[in-house]
Parts: sequence; structure tokens; C-alpha cells
Amino acid sequence: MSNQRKIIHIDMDCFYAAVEMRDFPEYRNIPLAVGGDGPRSVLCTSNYQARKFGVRAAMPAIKAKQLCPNLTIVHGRMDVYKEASKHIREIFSRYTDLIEPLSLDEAFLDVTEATLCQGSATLIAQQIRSDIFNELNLTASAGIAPNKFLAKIASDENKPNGQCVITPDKVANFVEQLSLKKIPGIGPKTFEKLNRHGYVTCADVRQSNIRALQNIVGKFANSLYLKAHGVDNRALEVSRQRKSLAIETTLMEDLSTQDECQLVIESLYEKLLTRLAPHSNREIIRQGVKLKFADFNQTTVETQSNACQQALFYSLLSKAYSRANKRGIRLVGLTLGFADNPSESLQLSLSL
Ligand code: TTP
Repeated sequence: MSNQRKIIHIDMDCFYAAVEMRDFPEYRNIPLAVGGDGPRSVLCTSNYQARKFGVRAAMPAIKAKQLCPNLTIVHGRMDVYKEASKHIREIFSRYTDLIEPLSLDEAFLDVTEATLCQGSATLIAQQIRSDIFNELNLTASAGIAPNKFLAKIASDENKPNGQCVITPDKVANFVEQLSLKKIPGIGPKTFEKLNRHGYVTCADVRQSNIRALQNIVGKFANSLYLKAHGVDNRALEVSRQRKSLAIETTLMEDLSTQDECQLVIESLYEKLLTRLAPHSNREIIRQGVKLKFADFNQTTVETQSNACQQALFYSLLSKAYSRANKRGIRLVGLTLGFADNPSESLQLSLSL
């Protein structure tokens, strides 16, 4: 069993909204969302009072107001969120060097070799959450599991301000009962499609085979089959080893115009900038746009670039969209490629 890994996924609760509620007490007991500017702005996140009305991240502000007329929408204060993010990363680094930040408020930690807290991943997660609460007055949730896929799902189980441990002996039982809609990559439409074929939980997938799954979800079948067995061997992408940064979103409903795709890129771009923040020392050499079509085929258009430029993503989109041939768009993604970082690879090889 010694080769079992111990992965923690930490996710701050309602991050931007929680920071606003912390700093402005008048926001604490009202439905609150953090959003952008303009009539077509979309929300970044909302607090739990607002979520009761169905208000969600990425929702147009106008729609959110219809669902929750008393909603207060405030402007994001990125500098404050970045500061909080820097602080939580510093807390993570007290426990392990193997940190893969996913966004400002979310990270995977590999604590397989950690020695603090008697090497107990459960205690480390507990301690990190209490450090965060004591030092930032914010709450976080954690998932602890033998791999990234399960740790990420686990961190959502006892949200907010909770944690969930899936020890190796509990993996089979956990995935048996897991709804397929919890698997990253399965959006509402694919979930519905799987349901129509009789697949609702991972147990249903486990009783099936890859070929049958291929007929329903195409290339995603392999990964789905493995995940339904609780298997995910991906190592952490420690930021200094990153060759690229990718961000994508599967849409609630397929899009049918380039303009709609551009709006999605506008909001993804903001998120990409956030994710880029921890890699500010890296030299950008490439930008790319990925589209996945309604039939699950996908296309990627890339070009050389030396900065993260919104306008360039739009022109790449134009080229990618011209390949749609009337197919709907089910996923939009952005990528940035980085140059090798010689000084860091040197450091790595010296430390081997
Ligand atoms: P999430 O971790 O997805 O959400 P959350 O922290 O707000 O809520 P939860 O407790 O349910 O995890 O996102 C983290 C932050 O990233 C969020 O507070 C705001 C920002 N964000 C956007 O700006 N746009 C988006 O579409 C999403 C999903 C998040």
C-alpha cells in the first residue's frame, strides 16, 4: 500500500463573495453576488443566501436579478482576492512543496511525503483550514483522497467549511454511489444522454464496458470508465513545471453563434488572467482556442504570441468557429503556452 498517494483538494467557500462579506458586515445577511460591469455582465459568484434563489456564477446579472430581485451585486476587488490567494498559498507551502493551484481559491496538494501532523492528510487538511480561518477569517473546504479526481469531488461533499476523507478502502464504495453528474466533463446534457441509456451512477458504468460507453460519449468513454472505478493517475502539475495553462467551460446549452462564443471567451479570459497570476514569471509563447462541437468532435486553433491578449483569442475563435459547419458549440476553451524556464529546470536537475 506504500505507493498510495495522499492528495488534498482545498477550495475556498464562495470565495469572492466571502471576502466581501468579511470586509463589509452589511453584506453578511443579504443575498449577494460579485459581478462585472455593464448590462451584459455575468456574475463571478454568489453567497449562499443568493444561491437559494438559483443565482449562480457565470449567470448574466439581468437573469440573476429576475430570480432574486433583492440581490445586491458588487464589483469584484481582484487585488484583495489576489492578496488572500497569496496568503493561502503561503499556508499551503508550510505543509508541502507539491502544490498545483487551479485558480485563486483552489489547489491540489500532494502530501504523500509530508511529515507534519504525523503525516496524516486528514489532520493536515484540518490544520490548513484552521490556519486559513485564523489568519484570513475565511472558510475553506477540503477533500482528501488517493487521487485528484476523488479529492476534488470530496471537497464539495461537506461544503461549506467542511472536509471529506476517502481512504483507499472506501474508494469502491464511494464511486459506486457517485452520480455521474459529479464527474468533471459531464455537463447537464451528457448526463441526460447517459440517463436515457440507463446510466445514472458510476455503478451503472462499472457494469458496462468501454465499447458501449463509446457509442454514447465517444472519446470520453475511456476516462469515464476509469473514473467510475475511482482510477486517476494524473500527477500534480506543479506550477514551475507547467508547459501550458488551459481553461475551458462546458456550456449548459449548446451555442449557435460566434457572438455567443465570444461572450463566453470574455468571461473565460478573466478567469484565465486569474489563473495566470501565479505564473507571472513565465514567458508566454502561444495562445489557443478550443471548441468542442455538439457531436463531440473538437478543434483547436493556435498561434504564436508573447502576451495573453483578449483580441487575439477573438480572432482565433473566428477561425475555429468557421469549422463549425452549423454544429452547435458545447465547450469553449482557452490555452496559453509557456517557454521553458531554464533557470528553474536547472534548479530541478540540481535538486535531483
Ligand atoms: P469557485 O470555486 O468555482 O466558486 P466559489 O468559491 O465562489 O463557490 P464554492 O464555495 O461553491 O466553491 O470559484 C472561485 C472564485 O472564482 C469565485 O469566488 C469567483 C471566481 N469565478 C469567476 O470569476 N467566474 C466563474 O464563472 C466562476 C465559476 C468563478
